Amino acid sequence: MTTLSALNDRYAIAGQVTFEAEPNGLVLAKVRNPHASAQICLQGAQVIQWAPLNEHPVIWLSKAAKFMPGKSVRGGVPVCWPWFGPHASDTRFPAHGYARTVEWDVIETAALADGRTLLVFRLRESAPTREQWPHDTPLECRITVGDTLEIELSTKNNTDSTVTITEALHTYFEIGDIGKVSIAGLEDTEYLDKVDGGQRKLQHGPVTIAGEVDRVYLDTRAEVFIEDLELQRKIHISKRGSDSTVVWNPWQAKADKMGDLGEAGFRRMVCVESGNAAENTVTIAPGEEHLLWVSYRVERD
Ligand code: TA6
Repeated sequence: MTTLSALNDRYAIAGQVTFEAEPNGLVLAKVRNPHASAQICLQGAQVIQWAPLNEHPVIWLSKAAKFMPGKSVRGGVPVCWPWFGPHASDTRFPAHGYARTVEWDVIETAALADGRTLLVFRLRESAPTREQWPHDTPLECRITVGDTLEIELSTKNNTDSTVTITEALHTYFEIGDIGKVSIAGLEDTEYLDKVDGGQRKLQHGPVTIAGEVDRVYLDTRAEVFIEDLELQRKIHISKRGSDSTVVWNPWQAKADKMGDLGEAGFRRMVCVESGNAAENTVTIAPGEEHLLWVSYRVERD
């Protein structure tokens, strides 16, 4: 267990990276550089804040988020791994896997020559994680903070047989108002509609949201754009190593039941998640590595 002072001694970067403890004991990495500011919770290696310099925050964090050990913080970029959605067979295990609810260790920080900041985390395995996932498949997350935000999730298969995972970077984006947003890039793409019994449907035109939306778009490697009329900006979402894109907004009724989305929080967020879900499973051969990478960028009108 690394103490806060040991963490800062080894990985803090003067004027750029410090580590601070939250009241409930969670530790945050606080990043500031000439391009942007960000905060990353060591539990889950979860980005909970990112704003390019002079830009409105791009990653949304619920005003009612609970920073509790063992519970994913509502908002930011939760890492869903080594499964997406409910566990295939054991209801004891958490939805979206355990990666977002356990401690990760810092293994590297660096001030890059171009002014951006790199932070690398490794999931800390334990008896509870091995009970849920008895495979030697180290998980690392590389986060590069600049006027773009890059996140790369690396799964290495150190076993002598293939392993199969599903996963996602479950990103909550901050928007001006859910009624004034459209999502482009998924046109003519098949999706599973989880609000309509998981039925297979085809996307016609851009995605707009006027009620609960929970869709897994399949076999798509497309760049996606959130066009935000209220904030007069476009968020570009690029990805590699991902065949699925999930679009989710709980709308009012489900948001009220969740209890940590905050008053009308559902109107200020939309999840566009890059991953490999449903039938888009990832099979990793012995000794191989699978990378899931995203890059987020803001374009102003
Ligand atoms: O990605 C969409 C989704 O699977 C929704 O069905 C909803 O459950 C959401 O994730 C949030 O899940 P969470 O476990 O974070 O409350």
